[in-house]
Parts: sequence; structure tokens; C-alpha cells
Amino acid sequence: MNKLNVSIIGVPMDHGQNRRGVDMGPSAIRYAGVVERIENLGHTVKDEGDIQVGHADGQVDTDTNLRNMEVITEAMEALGEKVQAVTKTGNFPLVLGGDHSIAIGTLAGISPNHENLGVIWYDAHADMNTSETSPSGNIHGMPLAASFGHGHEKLTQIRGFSPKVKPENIVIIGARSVDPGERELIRERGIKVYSMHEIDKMGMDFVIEDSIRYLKEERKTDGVHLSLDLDGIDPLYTPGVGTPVPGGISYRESHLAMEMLHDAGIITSAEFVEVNPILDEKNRTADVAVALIGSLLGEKLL
Ligand code: 5AB
Ligand code: MN
Ligand code: MN
Ligand code: MN
Repeated sequence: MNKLNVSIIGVPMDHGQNRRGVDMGPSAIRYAGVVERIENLGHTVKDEGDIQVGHADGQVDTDTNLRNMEVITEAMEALGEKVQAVTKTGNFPLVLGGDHSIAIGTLAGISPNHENLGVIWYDAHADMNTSETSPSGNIHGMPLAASFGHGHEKLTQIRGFSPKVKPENIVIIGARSVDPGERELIRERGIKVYSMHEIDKMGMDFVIEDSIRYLKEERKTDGVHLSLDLDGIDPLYTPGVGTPVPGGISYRESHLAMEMLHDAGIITSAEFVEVNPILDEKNRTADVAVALIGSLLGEKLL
């Protein structure tokens, strides 16, 4: 098996939504043993520490309908720079959140190292709102749209270029809560979505096989970023998230997905987001995150 040099980057961000505590996600995932888990697989790990995140007033700007925009974009510039530096040395970036707004920065750092990047968005939500369609003003509901160049320019122009990924190179897995504006955008841009309906009907085995075929053979991507929101999994297993939606992906299905992605060898970077230890039960959600990271990086029973 391919041994990696994994660089862990924490992003203690909670300004992309309005429930405090998700800024402690990186600490909770470290406490759950992420470094040891990865080292036990024979990879080397460098914990690069955390990106600095400023303070914000929690208000939605009346002109832009964006909550805490300044402090988020400032941290995303820094995250993008750090992720690109790590990627350039050949290391595998593993970003720990923090709320999902941080994906804007992660993708801004990964994108320049690829000609044709693919993205798997594992999430209960589509995260394709804009300042105009968002019911909340919360930027954690916007990062996917921002990354394919749709939305307020403050979000789409992080690090001075757009888009970070082509909409036709995106696969969403696990969706079950989609807002009207997002639904329209999915149709308009031809985003590939495996909602819970497809997962129930065809099974996770098929869904992942088909995602790999689509990104590798049809779209000919030269690397795939996995952006995994812990709320993609059913809240029975991951209660420590800010926006839980029942009827989600099971623990076993999620492990199967990670194992299949590992075996296909297509994932070149990853982030695990939305772990909120304040809302959690005995760090269970961080434990699930670490277990899934293990499977993604090659853990096998035998
Ligand atoms: B998450 C909602 N669509 O825009 C919105 O957790 C929820 O990163 C967004 O997937 C959930 O506020 C964002 C209602
Ligand atoms: Mn979500
Ligand atoms: Mn999300
Ligand atoms: Mn959330």
C-alpha cells in the first residue's frame, strides 16, 4: 500500500453558522486519536497546528446577507495558502473543521495544483446557497456554490481566482435537505447528486462505484478532494453536529464508502467538518470521524 505523508491542518471556525462549539472540532478529533490512528497505518503524520480565526459579532450584514463574512474570508485566504504550501511538498492535506465554510479555503489551496480537480461532497445538505438564496445568511450553507464560482464575489474570489472546481466535476452523496434555490442550481448546472433515495435504492456499493467511474473515466479528473460533513451520517451515530437531519447514511455504509474510495486510490486530499463537541455525547462524533479517516487511509480488518 502507498504510504503517505499526511499534513493535518485544524481550522477552529464557528462563524459560518450560529451555534458555538464547532470551533472545538479540531481539538475533539485530535483528542479522539487521529494522529495515532493514521501513524498505525504506516503513514507519517505532521500536525501543522491550527489556522488562526478572528472574532466576529455574529451579525448578518444587511447589504450582503452574509454572516461574519470578513472574519471568514480572512481565515480562508490563510487556509488556502497553507493548504497549497503543504500540497506542493507532496503531502496529503487532511483539514479538520470547524464549520463547512472552511471548504472555500481548502479548495482554494488544492485547486492550483490540479488541471481538472474532482470533488466528493458527503453531506446531508447541498451547501449551494448564495447570499441571495440563503434562508440563514450562514456561510456554511454556501461553500460548494462559492467553489464553482456562484455567489457573492467575496466568497467566490478567495485567493483571486474562480472557479476552484467545475460544477460537472462534483458528486454530492447523502443529500436529504435541499433548499429551493439549491434545487434549481443543481438542475441548471448538472451537478451529480446521490441523495438518500439513490443510496436506499441502489446501495452504497453502487453509489461509490458509479462515483469513481464518473470522476475517473467520464470526467477524467486528476485528483479528487473528499469534503465530508459529519451530518451526512445519520445523527444516531453522529449527534454532535449543528444541523442534524434524520434518515442519513449509516455507520457501516460510511465505512464501506471510505474503504472503496481508498481501494480506488482516487482521493488526493480530504476534510472532515462540522464536529461540535458541545452538542456531542462523549465525543462520539469525533470518534466516528477518526474511524472514517482510518478507513479512508487504508485501515483493514485483516
Ligand atoms: B452544512 C441550510 N441549507 O443554508 C442553510 O452543515 C443549512 O455545512 C445549511 O451542510 C447546512 O442555512 C450547512 C438550511
Ligand atoms: Mn451538512
Ligand atoms: Mn456541509
Ligand atoms: Mn451543519
